[in-house]
Amino acid sequence: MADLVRLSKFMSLMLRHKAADFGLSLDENGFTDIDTVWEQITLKYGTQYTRADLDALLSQTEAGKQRYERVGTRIRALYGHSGVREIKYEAVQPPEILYHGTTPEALKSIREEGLTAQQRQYVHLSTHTERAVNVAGRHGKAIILNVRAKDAHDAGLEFYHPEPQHYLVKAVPIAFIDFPE
Ligand code: HQG
Repeated sequence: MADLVRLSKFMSLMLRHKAADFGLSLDENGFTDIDTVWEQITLKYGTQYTRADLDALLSQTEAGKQRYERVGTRIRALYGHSGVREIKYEAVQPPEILYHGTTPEALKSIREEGLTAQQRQYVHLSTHTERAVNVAGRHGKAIILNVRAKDAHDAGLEFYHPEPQHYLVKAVPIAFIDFPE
């Protein structure tokens, strides 16, 4: 059975973080040519993966989370970008409340400056607390912050919705964050 987690991590490196290092040029929505991506996969892994493995990865959702999208001959990462050109999304109306999973270590700084994108292009918010707990769990003990997204939107912040479980925003000022006691 092909190791799709390893393939996904390599795709993430190419499509979210270091496209230019792999000769990939992303358009402003993050799309690039799937054949060029495939060439890089075979360059790195030889015959370990088949195109069917790539197709399997693209149609895979992990607990409802979709990382990549293919449209015709183009492919992109849907969120999570860091070292590449700024990815543009269409602004949407967010729900009343969104969630952000973070760690106790980050709390002091978030209380002072709000949520900021850190290494990435956007702050990632979750539609459900379970997802936010998983996101935070990658870094350590989970602290869940409630973001009053509708109020923030009404005050002029733009929200984006790249895939069903995520919303993105450039930053969230403290006025729209409910902190735990
Ligand atoms: C924290 C995964 C200090 C923030 C997940 C987080 C996600 C601050 C960390 C996606 C801060 C950034 C993104 C501030 C925020 N001061 N720390 N002002 N503002 N932080 O990994 O949201 O599995 O860049 O709380 O599912 O953890 O890769 O972002 O702890 O959706 O598909 O700075 O990555 O998706 O960490 O995760 P990250 P994230 P994949």
